[in-house]
Amino acid sequence: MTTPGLFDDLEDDALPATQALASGAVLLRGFARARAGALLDGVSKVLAQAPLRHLVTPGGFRMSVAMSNCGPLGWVSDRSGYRYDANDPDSGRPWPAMPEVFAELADSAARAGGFDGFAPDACLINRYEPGTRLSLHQDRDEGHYDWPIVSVSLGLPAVFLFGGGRRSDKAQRVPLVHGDVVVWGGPSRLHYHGVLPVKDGVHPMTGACRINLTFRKAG
Ligand code: MD3
Ligand code: FE
Repeated sequence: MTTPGLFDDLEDDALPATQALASGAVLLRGFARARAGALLDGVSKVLAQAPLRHLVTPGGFRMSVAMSNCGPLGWVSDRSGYRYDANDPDSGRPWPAMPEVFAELADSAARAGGFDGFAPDACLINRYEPGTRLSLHQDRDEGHYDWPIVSVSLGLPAVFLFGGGRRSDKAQRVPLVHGDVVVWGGPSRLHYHGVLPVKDGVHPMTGACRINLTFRKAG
């Protein structure tokens, strides 16, 4: 038998449940796992009303990530720029309501990350099929940065790139798996970030894709 220690509750090869990635950025491993089924049911209901689509960047490139939104505001991109809009430009209707399980998870994760009272008004749904990537960028369209962004990873794993305040800052690689939640607040809120191409695979709950939810206070 080995000496009892601080990490007796973990398997030998286990990673810590909570890990600070940077000032204000906290990875909550498996935080959403128990609610993954309910979250994915919510995703299906939202997507039935506001189907996934490949947005076009202001520069004219089709994004490889497929996106939709729920909540009072949704993030959209077209030739005229990036913005938050109350309506789905494809249907002209308001974005679907944010499922209650989404709002509860975002609030409880933000609290666990040190932010009490998070009431997001936008949830961006990103779908990555194998080969899909998201190049290094900042999230700056929300207009104010006092609240964190809470991200939830479901389905296939991905390697997340987490850089610094400048595009040229060296990025750390953070593997994210099904059920992981990250709270990005404080100084990390404006850091550059991206996602490496998702590897081939099949997940029992999502099939051949990764779904990422990002909760934001945009209005
Ligand atoms: C770090 N999505 O939708 S979530 C995005 O996995 C986006 O789909 C990625 O970047 C995805 O804009 C990453 C993690 C994330 C989201 C926002 C951040 C990390 C962040 C904002 C600041 C710093
Ligand atoms: Fe982002």
